[in-house]
Amino acid sequence: MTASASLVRHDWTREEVQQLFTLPFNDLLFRAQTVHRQYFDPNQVQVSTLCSIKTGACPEDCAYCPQSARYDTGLERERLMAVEKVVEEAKAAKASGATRFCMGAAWRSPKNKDMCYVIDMVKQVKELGMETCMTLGMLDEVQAQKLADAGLDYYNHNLDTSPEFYGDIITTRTYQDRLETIANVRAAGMKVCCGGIVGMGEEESDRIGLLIQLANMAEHPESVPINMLVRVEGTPLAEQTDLDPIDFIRTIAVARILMPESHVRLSAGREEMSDEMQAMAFFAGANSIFYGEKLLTTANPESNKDMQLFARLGISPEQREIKHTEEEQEAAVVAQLEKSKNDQFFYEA
Ligand code: SAM
Ligand code: DTB
Ligand code: SF4
Repeated sequence: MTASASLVRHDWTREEVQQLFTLPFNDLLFRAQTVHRQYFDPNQVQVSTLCSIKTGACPEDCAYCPQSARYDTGLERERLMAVEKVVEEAKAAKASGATRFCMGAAWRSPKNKDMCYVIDMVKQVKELGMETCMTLGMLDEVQAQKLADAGLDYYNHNLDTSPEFYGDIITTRTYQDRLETIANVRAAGMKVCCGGIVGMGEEESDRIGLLIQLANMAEHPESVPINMLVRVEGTPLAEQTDLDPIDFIRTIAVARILMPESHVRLSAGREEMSDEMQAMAFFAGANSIFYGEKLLTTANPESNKDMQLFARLGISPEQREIKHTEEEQEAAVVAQLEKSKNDQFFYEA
């Protein structure tokens, strides 16, 4: 077993994760950054662009969501977007530097009549040379297999919070339903994108509960979005109190330590974050963002603002994943470890 492989565990206890949360902030960040450097180039961030392919009128009751038909958020509902329009959006995202295109639909689950359209979207976006991701709600085994066969790289389905707090936020589908969709995505051979939301009024114990669920999966999700709640008028969570940014950064750092090989995405909520807070999130181990002026229905920072931030921080967008041979992977891990050692020497000197 290599030194780096031994850090990837699936048996985290609540006590261990609690201890990470109570570490002095500097100790926690140092540990997260040290782990981060063993697996990733600390100056590269993966860039995805979101596209809402079907907007609003969702039958579910997720208390945070502007797209639920149950809340009056003033959102204009839109039918499933035409395939050509989706491809146009993907081309624009690629031209502005995104390597992954994430298509989201406000559905409880896709209807069988919609499957041929979304499959077509996957195929055509892939032809542009982009990675594809979809988030369409719950999937059964057959639907997951159809998407995998079409070449879909990632499927996003979040656990959102701990099993204990979940019932305060969503009543129209269960935690178990979510776990089953994630299992279907895995079994079909797709990569899993699964994370949650911070700032919904949950306790620290709920953040711990969410991260333990993710980190103790048999395989860690390849992508772990950590969203900061976007408070949308008309939703039950519109008046939530401000989240302490330090608590948010702690959650990112703990996610990084628990899931060293995963991309941790600094996801929704960046519009309300200062550059300094985002810089700290990157230092804590976040290495992916949504890029482009809109998330699904709410605002995201302007692209040029993000590029300026990347330039100020010396961050470059991560290039598309290329399949390497085992020897190349081994050499890359050794080089990264060497670099970490040299960096540590530099800091200690
Ligand atoms: N309908 C599908 C589903 O729920 O799986 C896909 C789209 S849904 C918008 C995807 C995720 O976006 C949710 O699971 C939630 O984590 C996140 N999300 C939605 N509204 C949000 C908000 N106001 N603030 C932060 N995250 C939000
Ligand atoms: C995820 O975890 N966050 C994204 C993506 N996966 C689909 C969505 C954020 C949505 C924020 C509210 C909105 O724009 O509607
Ligand atoms: Fe519907 Fe997804 Fe929003 Fe829940 S999060 S209301 S399932 S679009």
